[in-house]
Amino acid sequence: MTTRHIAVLAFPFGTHAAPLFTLVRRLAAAAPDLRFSFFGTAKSNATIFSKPEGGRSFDDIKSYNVWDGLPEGYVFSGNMLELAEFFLKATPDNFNKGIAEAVADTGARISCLLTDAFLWFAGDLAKEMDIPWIPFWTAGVCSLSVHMYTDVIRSTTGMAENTNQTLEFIPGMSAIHVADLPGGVLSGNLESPFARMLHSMGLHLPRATAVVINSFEELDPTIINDLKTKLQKLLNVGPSNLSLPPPSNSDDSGCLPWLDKHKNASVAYISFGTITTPPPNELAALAQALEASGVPFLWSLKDNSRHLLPEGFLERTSTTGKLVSWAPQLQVLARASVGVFVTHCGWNSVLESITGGVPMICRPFFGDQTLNSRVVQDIWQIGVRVDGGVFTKGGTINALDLLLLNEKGKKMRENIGVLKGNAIKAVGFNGSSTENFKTLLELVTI
Ligand code: U2F
Repeated sequence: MTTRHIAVLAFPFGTHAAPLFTLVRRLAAAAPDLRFSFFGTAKSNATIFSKPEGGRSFDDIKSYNVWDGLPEGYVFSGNMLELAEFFLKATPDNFNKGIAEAVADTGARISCLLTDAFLWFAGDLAKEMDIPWIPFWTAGVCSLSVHMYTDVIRSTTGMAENTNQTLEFIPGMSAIHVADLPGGVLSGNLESPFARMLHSMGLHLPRATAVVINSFEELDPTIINDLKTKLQKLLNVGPSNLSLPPPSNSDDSGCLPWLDKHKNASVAYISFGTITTPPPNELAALAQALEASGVPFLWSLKDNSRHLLPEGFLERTSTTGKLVSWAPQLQVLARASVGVFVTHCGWNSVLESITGGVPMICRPFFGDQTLNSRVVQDIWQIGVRVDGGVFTKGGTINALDLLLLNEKGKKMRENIGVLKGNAIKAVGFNGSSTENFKTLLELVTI
């Protein structure tokens, strides 16, 4: 039998490559005969492949570094988008080179392209190679729907940025406002490389053999059923953190024992993902709210932002709070003492909050985050957006009170409990995500 050699093309920024790698690890575990070549930049691959899985190396998954597109002597300006745009300019040539190297290395032709959905040009590569293209969308279905309907949104709204207009003309999206849309759909620079990439992606996804998504069918049935009519296959295979937890998430800072000293549902966990830090005035307002409310908190804040906290804040809150530069978030959100998650609403954080059963205070920044926060607040009713969209001392204290002390917070906890139950069922025996994963496995092994 010829070896099934799957080329995996990652988008090496934010939390994109990690969930794709998780999907590959699941496939590799389910079908040991498959061989995977995983393409990312040196920096991204170093992070992804640095965590051994219980001492097991990834023999059947080999990493290949592709060029990051940065010009000679480039100095990072602090703008992540700039890095992504240089990278996009280097595609697809950098991936083509990597694929040629992997084929020469292994002597096995590529039998399938499994890629981040952003990398829509993989549809053309797959066509040339006459093999399946399976894109993986790392966010939720609501944002996927927005990118599939971008032309419809542009023509129906006449490009008018009437921020309160809702998207009732798209199935399942009537609660979404124009103001929730990611930049580059109606507002901002529609011709930026990023905006053009997302637009092209929406146009090309219907060509894919199947689109895979880290979500579960019971979460957004109307949107999913609609997208199923537009795509050849839409396979919700998540939440992946329930099927296969990340390789290693050590608790060097002792977050978990610290949390276990607190009462049930009493602690605020705060994190804004891997890319974002709120502006200094908002960090200060959030800190003031934590201090004034006396709510115990665990805050994951990058070291280079610590100096932005109010003077003396850490000393004054040393008995109620804990500040770390990285927390084992998945385990943190599963701890009984965590009562609220103050989050930017990155998709992985939202899913981890659902599977941990923790309601959210949302402060979205860019991309899909505002859409996610709208769904969290108005559709699933498992959280609130901060008043006025930005952290103020008063608005944050009110939100903490609402979620930790108020009946409405209790109701949100119940609502999220129902979603958590559905998520567990989805990845269980005969569950929807389990069945979709089996379909995916068939598609990559034929
Ligand atoms: C981009 O997302 P981000 O990386 O900003 O945020 P998330 O999707 O929420 O993922 C953050 C991950 O990092 C982990 C956490 C999540 O799995 O558990 N983490 C942690 O373990 N410890 C910490 O102290 C802090 C974080 C983008 F910005 C979003 O808009 C997209 O939705 C997302 C997916 O496409 O990618």
